[in-house]
Amino acid sequence: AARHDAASGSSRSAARVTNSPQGKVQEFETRILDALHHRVGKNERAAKPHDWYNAAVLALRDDIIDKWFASTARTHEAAGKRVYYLSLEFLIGRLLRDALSNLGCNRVMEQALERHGLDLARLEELEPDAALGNGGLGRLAACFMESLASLDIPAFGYGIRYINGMFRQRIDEGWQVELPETWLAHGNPWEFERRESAYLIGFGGEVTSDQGAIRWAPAEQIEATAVDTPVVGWQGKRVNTLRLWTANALDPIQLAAFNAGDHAGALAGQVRADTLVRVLYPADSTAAGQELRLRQEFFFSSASIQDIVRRHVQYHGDIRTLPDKAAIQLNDTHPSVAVAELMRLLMDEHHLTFAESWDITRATIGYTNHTLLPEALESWPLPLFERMLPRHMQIIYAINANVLREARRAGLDDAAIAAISLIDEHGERRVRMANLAFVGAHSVNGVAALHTGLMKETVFADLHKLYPTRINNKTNGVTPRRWLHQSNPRLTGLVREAIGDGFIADAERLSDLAAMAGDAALGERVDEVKRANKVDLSNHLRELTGLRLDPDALFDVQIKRIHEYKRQLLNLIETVALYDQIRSHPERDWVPRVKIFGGKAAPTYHNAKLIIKLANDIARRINSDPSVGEVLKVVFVPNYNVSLAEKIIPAADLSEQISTAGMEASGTGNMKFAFNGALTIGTLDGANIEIMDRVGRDNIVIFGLTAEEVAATRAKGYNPREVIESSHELAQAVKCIADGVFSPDEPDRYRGLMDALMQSDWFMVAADFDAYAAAQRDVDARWQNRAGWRKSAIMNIANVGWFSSDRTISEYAREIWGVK
Ligand code: T68
Repeated sequence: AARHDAASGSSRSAARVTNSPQGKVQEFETRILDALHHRVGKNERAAKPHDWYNAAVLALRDDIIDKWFASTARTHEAAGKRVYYLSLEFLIGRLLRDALSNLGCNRVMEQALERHGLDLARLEELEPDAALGNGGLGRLAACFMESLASLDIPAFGYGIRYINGMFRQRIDEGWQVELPETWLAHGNPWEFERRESAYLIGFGGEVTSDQGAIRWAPAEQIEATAVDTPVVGWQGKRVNTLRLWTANALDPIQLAAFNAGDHAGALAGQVRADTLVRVLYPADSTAAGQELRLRQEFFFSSASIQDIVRRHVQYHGDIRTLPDKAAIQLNDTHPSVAVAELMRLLMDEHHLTFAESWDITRATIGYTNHTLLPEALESWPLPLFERMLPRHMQIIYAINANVLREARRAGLDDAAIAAISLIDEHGERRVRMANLAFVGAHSVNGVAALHTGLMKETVFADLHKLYPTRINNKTNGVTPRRWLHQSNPRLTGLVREAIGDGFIADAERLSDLAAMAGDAALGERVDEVKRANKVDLSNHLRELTGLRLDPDALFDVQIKRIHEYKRQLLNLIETVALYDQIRSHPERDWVPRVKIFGGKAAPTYHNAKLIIKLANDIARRINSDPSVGEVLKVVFVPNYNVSLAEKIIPAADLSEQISTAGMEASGTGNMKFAFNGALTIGTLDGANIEIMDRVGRDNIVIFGLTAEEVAATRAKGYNPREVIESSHELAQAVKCIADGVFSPDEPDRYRGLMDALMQSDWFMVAADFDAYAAAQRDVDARWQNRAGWRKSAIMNIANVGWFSSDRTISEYAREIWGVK
């Protein structure tokens, strides 16, 4: 039967659905050609690879759209509760392989394309990496979206459709250079603009009150329009929506001005709207602080809340039942203003009282915290906030009065009350977004057990006293579909042979492997898989960097944002120390290592950029030194992103998770590596602790100060100079770097960086150095025991199923959202 294609109006009558494998291939081929001809507008002769990529996506998309409609219809029928995940970042990466694999169409697509001499893997590489996020927080949102769909939970993700996502990193003579990433340059076949779902977003202006009726008359209004991307769950069970907002001026061109010759002025409104959605702020660990950032936050929060409220009223009539039908989760404080926006709609538009509105708001909203770093906690200067959002400022004052009264009644002292207040009164008055999110939510969660404990003891200590049951833990997870099944087909095949394929939908079934961990034959096959992945990665890195790598060496990987707390510097200094040792003792039986680094630095983060330069300087020197030969190589992989992670992680032997204890809220890369059979070398920080608890102390390499010891060491007065001088290896390495051994063209390049290490060393690099170096030699010893290493690798794979985001989402669903 002909099916109508809602997206383009073309019909698929040409494609008869048959169930034989060859029939399916035939059907796909027909659909691809149909899409190529009628939607891309090319014939086979004229088509470029990019046209074929588009045609393949469009052909597959038809299936997805049908399932999308069916999912929406089911949700309406059930009239159940929906989840709304508000996040300023969704680091989704490429979608073609994800969709193909979750729909089980990989093989069919491959064969259909083969008939035209095309290689699916090549076409997949043409898809731009959708990098609408900085790092862990944005990638977590993407994993959550996939798990929500796979678990058949009706959900919307809400965010911003940035025209330029995360910048592209180029390495010029070792230095990071930022270039705009134009991911939409060739169009985006995955998205659908919904002109009918548009909302007015106001800024500035005045609030007036007329016999109790409050009226906000914004000085400026911008239209938010929805752009939807389908999110396909495992086996196509459900297709949910990622709804990203784009901005338009109400009056895109002011004709009178244009005709009068003021061409720029006539377009100024549209420019102002475009500016809102132009770029993702590229800082992953500091609050941005610019007015534009607050505008972005309000723009997307307001559009999302208006959309949620409209949908609720349309389907359920009474706004007072919102908490029964909607669970809104705030991904960090970036959407905190949603608390005030929901209150505004309930009071000013739906005419509920403050008390009713406050109950509804808190029952609906949950808040997830991702960091304790003080510089990342958002707060806005009160005058700015008041000027941009005068009505919201009034509401925040009203909320604050309410909360502080409660605090008084509970007997909290002045210091506690000052800490709880939504307004920071120290110096310039500021609105505290974390406090707003905390009081406006019924649930406040951390992302790993240690982090949640520290939330209670530090930043939220006083709020926790007032609301002692609100803070809870939801340890992060990652989707096993993208991070094992799709990115590591070799290992997936092997595991499937060993225990069947139930682990793809239920990662905890990986535990069936534990009983076979000692099986020598299995160990050898795991090793062969790893080696094949390393060969692939070596080839790829050779294309990228020109460097030849030995796939029999130990691949030691640290890929993540560059930040002092993540301590790439610890790894680099140890690399220098190892280099020294190898040259001093060439006769020893050194384990050949490839040290792989990758990551972006925030453009204004001076030390992070210097660390990238140092990695490149060290790499250049070591890689060209014949005296270390194949024993040590160092690579800095440019432009680290999701797609590169998918290639690197399956090829890693060792996963570096070496943050200063207490500083990495959770980490999620740590989980991805373990799923792929890498051993972790790490501190007792974030989710590393929980990984250790599950894989066992023998199958992970732990070193360094605990979070408590870090705090105690700082408290009693830490003297890094003493520590450095007492460690010969460390002192040598620091001196080499400081004296310009790796920067002969500018001998003082790293003098300041090394002086800071000597003088303050906030991140405790020196304090942990000896323990780290010893742990690395322990890694060498373990590596030399091949059977032992393989067994540990299997024990990692077998025991990390719990870190599936399916488990995390099930906990959110049950304990926070109240959805099935
Ligand atoms: C990360 N946070 C945590 N922040 O650092 C990481 N910040 O430990 C955790 O695993 C992950 O969140 C998921 O919970 C971030 O990635 C940001 O990207 C960010 C962005 C803007 C402003 C502040």
